[in-house]
Amino acid sequence: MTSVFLKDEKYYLRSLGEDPRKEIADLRKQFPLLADDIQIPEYFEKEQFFSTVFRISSAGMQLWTHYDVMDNFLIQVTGKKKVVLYSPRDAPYLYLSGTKSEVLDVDEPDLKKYPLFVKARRYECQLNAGDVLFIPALWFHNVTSEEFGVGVNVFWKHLPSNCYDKTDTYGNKDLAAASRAVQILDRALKTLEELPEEYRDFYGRRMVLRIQEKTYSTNYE
Ligand SMILES: O=C(O)CCC(=O)C(=O)O
Repeated sequence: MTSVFLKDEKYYLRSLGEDPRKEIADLRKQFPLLADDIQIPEYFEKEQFFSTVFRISSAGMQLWTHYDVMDNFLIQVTGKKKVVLYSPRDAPYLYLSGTKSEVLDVDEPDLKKYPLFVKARRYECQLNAGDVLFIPALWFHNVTSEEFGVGVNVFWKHLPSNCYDKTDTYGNKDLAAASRAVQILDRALKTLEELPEEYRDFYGRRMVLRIQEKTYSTNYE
């Protein structure tokens, strides 16, 4: 058989709903003939189910470091994958842009550009066929396929349904209250711009302290 791919070309399939803006990926709907081949571990209630995403990747394919807002089982069906994980508490060292890290090469990062990255503690594992990795919500993950592989991941809502953004079909939009809080913070920052620099600095620092006092959990170093 002749390959339709060029020598160094990489490919990746991430299944979506019929209308990705409205529908979630669900193997039972989009791939009914394959759905029974996957046994989803009985770990959450049926009502908490969110999506089952089919993923096919070529050797060498690397998916950027990102977080999702739901708990997730990453099930490796065939092939091998390397997964590098970072705790949510290491977010300050990951140079985030939305839900993704700007540091693309996590093995040989550009430390001139991303000096704080060295502080992020790396956890690494390899997934072989038949392995299932639990990726908790907000844990950053970077996935490299070491050979051609097929996988499925299962997202479920571990929080009450109304916490999630209703327009989220991927499982990666920030929680509704988090997005609202960020909008309010942006407005507060705009308001601080009305102050002379010295005052802006003073009130900015006081606000940071207040945020720390009110939001950091006690065991969060
Ligand atoms: O296995 C992959 O290709 C990506 C997995 C992933 O990003 C996820 O499970 O959220």
